[in-house]
Amino acid sequence: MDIDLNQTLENIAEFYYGKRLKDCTDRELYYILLDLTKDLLKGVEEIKGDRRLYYISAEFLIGKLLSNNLLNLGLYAEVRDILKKNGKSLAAVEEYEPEPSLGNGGLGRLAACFLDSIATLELPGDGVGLNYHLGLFHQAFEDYKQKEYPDPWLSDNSWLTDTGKYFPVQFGDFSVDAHLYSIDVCGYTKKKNPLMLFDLDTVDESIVQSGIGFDKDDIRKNLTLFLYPDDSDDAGRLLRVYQQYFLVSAGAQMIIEDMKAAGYPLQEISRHAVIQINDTHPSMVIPELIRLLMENGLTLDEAIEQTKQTCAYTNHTILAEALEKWPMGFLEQVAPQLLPIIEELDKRAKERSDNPKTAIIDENGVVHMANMDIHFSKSTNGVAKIHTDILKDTELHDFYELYPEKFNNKTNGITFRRWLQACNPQLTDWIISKIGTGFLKNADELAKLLPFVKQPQALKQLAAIKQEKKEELAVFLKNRQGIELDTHSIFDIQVKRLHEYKRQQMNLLSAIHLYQEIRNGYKPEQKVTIIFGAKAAPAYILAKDIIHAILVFSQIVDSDPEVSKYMQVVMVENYDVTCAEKLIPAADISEQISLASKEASGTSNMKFMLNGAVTLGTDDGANVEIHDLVGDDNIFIFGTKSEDVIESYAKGDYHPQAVLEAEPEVNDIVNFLVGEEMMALGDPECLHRLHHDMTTKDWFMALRDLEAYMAERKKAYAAYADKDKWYAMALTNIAMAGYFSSDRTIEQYNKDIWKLK
Ligand code: 26Q
Repeated sequence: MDIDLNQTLENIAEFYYGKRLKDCTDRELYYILLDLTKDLLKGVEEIKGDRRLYYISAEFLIGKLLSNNLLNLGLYAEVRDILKKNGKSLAAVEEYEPEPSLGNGGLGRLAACFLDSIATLELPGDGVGLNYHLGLFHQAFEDYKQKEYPDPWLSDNSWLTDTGKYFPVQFGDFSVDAHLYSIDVCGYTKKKNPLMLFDLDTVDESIVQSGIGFDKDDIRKNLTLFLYPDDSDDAGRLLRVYQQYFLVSAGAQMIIEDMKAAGYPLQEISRHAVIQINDTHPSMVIPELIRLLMENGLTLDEAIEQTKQTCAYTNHTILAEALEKWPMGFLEQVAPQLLPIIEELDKRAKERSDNPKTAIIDENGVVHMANMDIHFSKSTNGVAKIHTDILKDTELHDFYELYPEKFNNKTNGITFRRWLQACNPQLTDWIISKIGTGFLKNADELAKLLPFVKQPQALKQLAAIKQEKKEELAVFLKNRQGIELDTHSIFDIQVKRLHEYKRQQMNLLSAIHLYQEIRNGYKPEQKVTIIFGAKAAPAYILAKDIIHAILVFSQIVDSDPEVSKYMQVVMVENYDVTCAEKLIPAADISEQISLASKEASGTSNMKFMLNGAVTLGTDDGANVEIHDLVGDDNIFIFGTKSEDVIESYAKGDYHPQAVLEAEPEVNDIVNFLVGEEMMALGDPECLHRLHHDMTTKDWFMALRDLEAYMAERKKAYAAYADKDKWYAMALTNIAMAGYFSSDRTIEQYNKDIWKLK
């Protein structure tokens, strides 16, 4: 940059606050930096081309943007040093940036990582989403339970830019105007793409009642008020359909406007636009685009064909209950103009195959969004190798037989700018000192670290960095939650949305077992800190029961001086992207313990690996690929294999009672949930409900894998004792993590599906 940054910052400080930089508060400094960065972003070159991607998604979990923007603008170090000279710290300033939590978890964060990589690879592409006023709820713990509060992030001064554009959206009996905002996404090579977010001017934040309740009836007031939590709650499902139609109608109109502005005939839209549909949430873009193309003069056949060649669909889940389906009645109310088109698509799908499993509209008049996507888009992809194989072999097998050429895999990735450079500058600098900066552009070069696995000196340096990150985490959690951590213990971390299939309950049972062993006189060689971070969907009762059990158990451990010498259980409040950036670099062990076949990919597994944690996990999702890359000696794998899980479900032959009868130890562990200690502190109703579920249903087979899990976990703890060996494992993981750069993922999407340049 050829500007005098120091002077510019002083000028902004003088202009807004009449102060010198050194006299500004951290909050003032945040707004000064926001102003400067937004201004610099304005001058960054836009990525252009004659074919454009539209990544349409109900969620973009972008997290805080200041550090990342400074990093990609190449100004991070300079700004940090200027602040330092003025007695300030960039980290402290960042605390004042609200986190835009516009996503639930993996799917939303993936979309954000993808935008970073798309811009970095200089591919022309927009993110297309919704500007929720309140992101995913703020989680607080009260009486050992999760309570939900609104999470506002918007203020007069944010990263949003008003484009001044509006698009009319027609609902059944009224219409609204979608107002388009944008956020600049700057890639690492200093070129930018926009994230386009639609909002509604009439939304009224004052209708939020206690907690996160609100009046669900007045669409004009509530349409973009809240991000929907990932749950199966029926209440408000209709509003979600309104949100989805609002997104896709405004999005499709924007795309058509772009095409017209560039002078491309809509008969050839598929040559100039590609729409990647992020799970089924934006699937209505298919009938909507067909409708709009016909309004613009295409015949039905042309509109269907062009749409099919323009759209591509990504599946993120194998859980059948999570596949979206909407009663025709909902669609009739929200977007009656789509019904004739969906019926036409259904008719054509039924002509293609009379198999009821591939129908768009089923015999009960329910519309299956994923089915529409597969029939009427050019590509269907899963997000990790095993996930795509399961889609082809079982879940979507009938579709695979119809359209084998449409199915492909795109293993997820993460942006190394955020998940290495920004969150772990110490490790980044260390890697640069060993292998130079090439890996920043070409992540595969991390493999050059492999020879250092045999250098004790290098391993000691790596250990020192891990220690520093543990100490940083300890300070962060002390400030945020008043928790004290022993930074010389093993940091064994599971952070992700709370879901039974992810099996936080199995982690808890294993921790209970360790507690029981210590109470019975076992003295572990090494203290362990077991850390959880997870939000439960507000309507997901069992998930909330699991949080309750973890919080109660954590207190039991804390109040037992004999046990707490050897272990601590911590549940981090309000786990979000900001928290992840602190937790992941400090981890020794990465818990990835989903029931095999259930986690489509996982992406925290990749973030942990890149930061030198060793995976303790099942052969599920991208863990399988991590396992292949690092080999048996650098990962801890246990548990029932996915084929066996799938077979068990097919036969219905898993019964937790059988495990309890065969393994008395498991009985003792699970009964602790309703034992005296837990009952003394906890809510008996919650604990009994959890105990009852685990002993009678245990749908995700936690008891079945518990013994294997505990044995493998002990192996991991024992391995930690040999520090050279441990850090050789950690370094091998870092060295092999290059494959999981989202730059690689995006290159594959581009080569196989988008074909942008
Ligand atoms: C659906 C209906 C009503 C309300 C909410 C939802 C809803 C919202 C969000 C359903 C699902 C989601 C999010 C799903 C998700 O995050 N899936 C994860 O995607 C990651 C990226 O591909 C994978 O790594 C994870 O394995 C997968 O669980």
